[in-house]
Amino acid sequence: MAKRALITGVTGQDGAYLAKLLVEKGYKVYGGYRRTSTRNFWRLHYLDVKKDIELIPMDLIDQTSILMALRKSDPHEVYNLAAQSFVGASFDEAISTGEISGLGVTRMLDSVRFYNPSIRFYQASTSEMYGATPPPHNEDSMFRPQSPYAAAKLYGHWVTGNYRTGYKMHASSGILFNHESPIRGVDFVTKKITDTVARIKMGYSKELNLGNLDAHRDWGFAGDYVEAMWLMLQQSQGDDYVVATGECHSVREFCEAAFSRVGLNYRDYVKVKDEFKRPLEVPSLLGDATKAREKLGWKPKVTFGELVQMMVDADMEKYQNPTKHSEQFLKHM
Ligand code: NAP
Ligand code: G4F
Repeated sequence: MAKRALITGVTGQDGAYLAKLLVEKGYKVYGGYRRTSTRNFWRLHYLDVKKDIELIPMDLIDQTSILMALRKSDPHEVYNLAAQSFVGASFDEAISTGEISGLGVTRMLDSVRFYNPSIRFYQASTSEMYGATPPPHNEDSMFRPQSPYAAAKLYGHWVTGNYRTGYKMHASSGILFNHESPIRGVDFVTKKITDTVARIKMGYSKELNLGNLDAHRDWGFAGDYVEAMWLMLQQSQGDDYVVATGECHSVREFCEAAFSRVGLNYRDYVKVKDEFKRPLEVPSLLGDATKAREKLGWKPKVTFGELVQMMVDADMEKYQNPTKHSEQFLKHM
């Protein structure tokens, strides 16, 4: 009999990649999504996986919807990927971020404990929890969150650990460092850069406005990182794992690589604007994924250079073939 998995946040970047991976592994996949005024399944279509999964409406603010989703899917594994995940927005919407990305985790854990405590549970924790702690970061590094998002995620991270030790649940947290892809949301700096590079190359934009160019991040490919999530739930016990490449680059370096992919010099187009700077910044994140490598046998496959090229090429293709992309969009409405 096929294993069943419930993924919350299936309409997001990681949700789509994880759905694809689990379908390929023979799982029956249920995807939790929240109703929006405009349908939001484009990532599932982009990876050609929507036809293979069953969608269930659920919202992390609504406990009953979580219980109904568990009853409908009766899963062996739950991957809690749903969150308000944009750090910048968490300064403007601190309370809803806490409700969804923090308390939402407890709603999930309590629902699982109530419905069937033997379900294996994955929590999407984040390197943002390290915040002001200087790199490198591993599972023992101190957490010093620098945003309402990071504080909410740290709450969810601790609660996951509490349910693991207190209630003996198979609950794991993946402390994932930044991971990107062609289906990354356009608010995030990598996608903002690659999308604008393509627009500039096509003549649709003249400049790229950014905030702090000196921030450093450990950027990997989302397709590699969802494999680590699955591996965590295949272990005999739940645990915490850092997932990262072990290499970090500045926003400036990302710009340089992205513009040079289309034969342009970033210095001619990038402008620094205060409106894109945050009230608090995380200057540098760099992960040490030794534990994931040794215990899970996980390591990243896509390099920084390959990631930048993949994202720029996908955005160029989108603007060079607008008919194909608008037809796809219309088909998915
Ligand atoms: P994403 O693209 O922003 O996706 C977030 C998902 O959560 C979307 O499907 C979104 O639905 C859903 N969601 C938001 N509020 C919800 C609510 N109240 N109820 C139910 N669903 C809700 O994020 P991602 O990059 O895939 O990241 C996946 C998870 O990993 C997140 O928890 C994020 O915080 C965490 N994480 C990400 C990274 C990274 O670098 N990508 C690193 C560390 C941790 P809509 O489509 O309707 O908005
Ligand atoms: O791409 P970002 O918005 O990602 P950030 O804040 O690192 O958060 C992402 O990674 C976390 C894991 O570490 C996840 F938990 C979280 O959900 C999300 O996926 O910003 C990266 C850096 C920041 O230092 C930011 O200040 O880029 C800097 N930056 C400079 N100019 C900008 C911009 N960020 C954005 N989004 N937009 C800018 O114009």
